[in-house]
Amino acid sequence: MNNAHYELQDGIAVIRLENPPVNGLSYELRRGIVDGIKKAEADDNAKAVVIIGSDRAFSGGADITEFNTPKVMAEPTLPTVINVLDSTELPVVAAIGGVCMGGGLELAMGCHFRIAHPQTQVALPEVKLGLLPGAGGTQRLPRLIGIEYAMNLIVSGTQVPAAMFQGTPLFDELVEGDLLESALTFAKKVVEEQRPLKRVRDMKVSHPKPEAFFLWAKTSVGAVAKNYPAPLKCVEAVKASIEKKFDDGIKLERELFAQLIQTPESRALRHAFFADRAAGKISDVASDTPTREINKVGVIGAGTMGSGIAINFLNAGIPVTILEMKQEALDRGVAHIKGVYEGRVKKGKMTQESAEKKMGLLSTTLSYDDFKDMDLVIEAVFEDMGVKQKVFETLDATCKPGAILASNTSTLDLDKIASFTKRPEDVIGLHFFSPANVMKLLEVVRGEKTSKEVLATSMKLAKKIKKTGVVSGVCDGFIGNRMVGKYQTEALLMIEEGASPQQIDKAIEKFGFVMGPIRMADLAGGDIGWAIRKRHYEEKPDTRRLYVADRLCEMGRFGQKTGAGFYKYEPGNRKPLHDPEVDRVIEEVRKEQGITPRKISDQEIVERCVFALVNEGARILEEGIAQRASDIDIIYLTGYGFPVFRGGPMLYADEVGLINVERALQKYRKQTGNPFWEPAPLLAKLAAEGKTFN
Ligand code: T1G
Repeated sequence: MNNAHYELQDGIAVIRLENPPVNGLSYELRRGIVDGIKKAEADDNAKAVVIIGSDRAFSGGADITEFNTPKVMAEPTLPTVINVLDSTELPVVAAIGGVCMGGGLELAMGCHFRIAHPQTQVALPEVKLGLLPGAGGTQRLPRLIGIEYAMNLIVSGTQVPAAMFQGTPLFDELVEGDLLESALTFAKKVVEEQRPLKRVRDMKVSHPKPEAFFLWAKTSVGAVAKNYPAPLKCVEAVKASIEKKFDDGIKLERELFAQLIQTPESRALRHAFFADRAAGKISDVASDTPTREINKVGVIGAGTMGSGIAINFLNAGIPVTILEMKQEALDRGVAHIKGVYEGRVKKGKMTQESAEKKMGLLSTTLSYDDFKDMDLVIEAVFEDMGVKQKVFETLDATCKPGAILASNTSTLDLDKIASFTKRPEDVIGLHFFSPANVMKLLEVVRGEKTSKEVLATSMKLAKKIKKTGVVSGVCDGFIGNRMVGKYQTEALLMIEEGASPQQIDKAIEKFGFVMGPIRMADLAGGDIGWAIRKRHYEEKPDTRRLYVADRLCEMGRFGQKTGAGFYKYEPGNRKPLHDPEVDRVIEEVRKEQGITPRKISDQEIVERCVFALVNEGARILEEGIAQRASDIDIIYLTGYGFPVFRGGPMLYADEVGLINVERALQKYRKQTGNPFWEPAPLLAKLAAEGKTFN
C-alpha cells in the first residue's frame, strides 16, 4: 500500500496522493510518488504528469509521526523525491487544493508547474515545530516569491491563501472549480506548446541591499526567539539562497535541519502539536458518539467569569442569555462584554458590524423561567457548595429534558453537584480559565454519571468555541489546580525556609515560565488560594499551614486587586515592587516558627516547583484522573504558562530522565520530611523500567 494512486488519463499520468487525513508525506507515500514518476517515464503514452491531493489537503507536509523513527531518513527521503521530480524530462504539474504546507509546498515547488485554488492555504510552518523547511523550501521559495516574502513566511510559519501569490511564479494559474480538469487541460497545453520545463533551481534570486536586509532579519528575529534556535537558523538558510549556489544552499539547509530535529525544543514543539490533538480523544467514547445540538446557551453569573464565558459562545455565533439576581449586576456584565468587543474593534481585530452582530446574540434575564428551553446552561456563581446546590436544584426543576447542566467550578466536587439533580448523566464540569474569553484551555470534568453523549457534545463544543478541551476526572482541583496547588505550596514553603519572593519568581521565569508562582498568586488573587487553604485546614486539620501567605491574607493583602500582596503595586500599574513590609512579615513568621533561614539555590527552587508538578501529575495519571501524560502537558502549556519549548511538565521529566527525577524526589523527601515528596508509584515504576511518561 503506497498511498499514491496512478492512473493514465488521456495521455497524462495522474498521481493522486491518498494518505488521509492530510496526505502527510510518509515513507509509503514518498515511495508511491517516485514509483509513479518512474512508471510514467516508462510509459510512452504518458506525455506529462499531474500530482493531486484531496479536497482537504494537497499535503500537510512531512509525516511528523515519523520524526522520532528511522523512517524519516529512509530513502526515498523527501529531498530525494523532489530531486526525482525536478530532474524528470516529463512536465510535472502540481494541482493544489485544501492545504499545501511544509514538505507539501516543497514538493509542489519541486514540480515544473503549479496550479491552485485561490483559497488554498499555503505555509512553511516548520518553525512552529522548532525546525526549518528541510526539503528545499528555504532555497526555492525565495526564487519564486522574492526573498522578503519568503523570509517572512518561513520565519513566522504563517499560513496564507494562494491568492496572495497571484502573478508570482509560485503559481502558474489560480483556478476555480474542478482542479483535476483544470490541471489536465493545463498539462495538455504544456505538451502541445512544448513549453520548456521550469526548474526553480535555475531561477535567480536577488535583493537590492542584501546585507542590510539580513542584518535586520537577524536582529529582529533574534530579539524574539530567545528560547528557540530554529528562527535564526531559518534566517541563515534563507540568506544562503542569495549567497550560495543552489546545491550549496540545499546542503546547508539539510545540515541545519539535521541539527534542529535533534533539539529538545523541537521535540517539545512536536510533542505539543500531537498532545493538542490527542487531548480531543476519549479512550472509551467512540469518535462517532451521537452529540446534542447546542443552539441556545444560558450562563448564570455576569461577573468576570460569566461574561467571559458568554463571549466564547457569542464569538461562535451561538445566542447566549445571561441570568443574574440583580439588574445592576446584569448591566455590569453586559457593559464588560460590550467593552471587550469595542476594544477589539478599536484594535482593528474585528469590524464594528461583526461586533454588533455578536452583541445582538446576547440577552439577559432575572428569571430562571427564561432557561426553560436552553440546550446548555453553565453556572459561574460563587464557589460555595451551598450556592451550587440551590442553582442546580432550580435548573433541574426548570430546564427541558436533555439540557446539559454545566458547572464552571474550579475545585468543588462535581459528583456532589450532580447529586443535587435528578439527571446526573446530564451534568458536566466546564472549567474555563480566567480570562475565560482569552485562555484556550477548557477542563471538561467528567462526573461519575456524566453520559458519553454529554461528554462527546462538550468536547465538540470546545472545538467550536476554539478551546482546547481536556477531559479530567473528579478530584479536588481536577488536573490543573490540583497540580498548581503543590507547585505554589513549594514556592511558599521556600519563602519560609529562606528564599525571597523575588528570587523564586526570577528562578522560575529564567526556567521559562511566563510568570513566577508568587507574581501569579498576586495576579490571581491571594484570597482565592486562601479560601482553598482554609477549606483544606478544616477538612484535614494536620495540613501544614503556609504561614507567610496566610499572614498576608489576614492583613488584607490579596495581591494586585488590593494594591499589595507579596509585592506592592502603584495604582493602575501591574509592575510588582519590592515591599519591605513583606520582608518584615517573613522575618516575623520565621522567628515564630523557629526557622533559621538558609540559602536556597535556584536549582532547588526549580526542582521543587517543577518536580512537584511532575510527582502530582504522576499521581493524577495513576488515579485515572487524566487519560494520558500529554493531556497534563497540554493543560500546563495552555493554562499555566509552562514554557512550550520544554513541552510540559511530564515531557520535561522525560527529557531530564525519570531516574534523575526520582532521585531528586528522594532528596527532597529526606530534606523536608514531607511525605508529598515520596515518588509516585507510577513514576518509580517507569523509572525502574527505563521508560517515560510520554
Ligand atoms: N504529519 C502527520 N500527521 C498530521 C500532520 C503531519 N504533517 N498534519 C496533521 N496531521 C494529523 C493531525 O495530527 C490529526 O491527526 C489530523 O492530521 C488532522 O489534523 C521536510 C520537515 C494540516 C492545517 O507543520 O497545521 O514538512 O488527531 O486536526 O484542523 O520541510 O494539521 O486526526 O489523528 O490539525 O484540518 C510541516 C501541521 C511538517 C502542518 C490541518 N507541516 N498540520 O488542520 O486538522 S514538517 C505542518 C497542521 C515538514 C519539511 C518539514 C494541520 C493542518 P488525528 P488537524 P486541520
